[in-house]
Amino acid sequence: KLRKQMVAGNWKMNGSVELVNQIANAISAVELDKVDVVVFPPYPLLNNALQNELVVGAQSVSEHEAGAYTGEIDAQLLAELGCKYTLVGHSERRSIYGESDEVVASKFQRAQCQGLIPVLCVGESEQEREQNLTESVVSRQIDAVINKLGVVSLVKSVIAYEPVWAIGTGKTATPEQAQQVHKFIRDKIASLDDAVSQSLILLYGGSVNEKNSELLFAQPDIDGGLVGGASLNPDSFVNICKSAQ
Ligand code: G2H
Repeated sequence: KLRKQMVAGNWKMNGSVELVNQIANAISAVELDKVDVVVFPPYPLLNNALQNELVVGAQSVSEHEAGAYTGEIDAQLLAELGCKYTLVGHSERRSIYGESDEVVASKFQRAQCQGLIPVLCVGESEQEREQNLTESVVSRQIDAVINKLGVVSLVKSVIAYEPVWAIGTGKTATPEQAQQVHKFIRDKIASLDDAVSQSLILLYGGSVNEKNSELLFAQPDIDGGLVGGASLNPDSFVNICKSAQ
């Protein structure tokens, strides 16, 4: 494949100190020159994960600079700790916590300003898919970043396509359905800047598991996965990582 593959584990509000140790041990079986493996544990476990030499990202980040924002997490502090990535705009942040496209674009900007690589999550709901709105929803979510920061801002970023109807539901997009949207995203960005588009890592997320990952990752425009539930099981996660090699 043209681009180095990436597999990321989004633990959401799960995990423990013990799970960090188990995942760190299990990952030693993966050839890391072939796939970038990243874990996104809850904030209190970031330091444990870093001490275990995992490549680490946060699940969200504040759009603000340090200040009076109780309960929020500053990108500068994440970078200082040694985090490399942060998710922005995960569908649970959008739907449960009301994050708008504009807020997500501000988080993207703040993360990049501090040297973090934002993983911009996009995807349509079941109703939007049924109404044939998949491409317009995904476009709108990506345009919020491009219009604010320019297409070149995507160079140091990752985009994760996660159809909301496939998240935690056990319903995975078929490899063909996922490839179709990934290709749409890559073509859309190529129309603005071909070099940016060709180097951009595009992950698929939504009920990825060790049974379906190989076919998904074999698609030409899918460069790996953002894995939720299955990333909490060390054996499953390692098998998913290996299937991206
Ligand atoms: C989508 C995904 C990880 P899951 O949210 O971001 O979770 O694999 O459990 O569907």
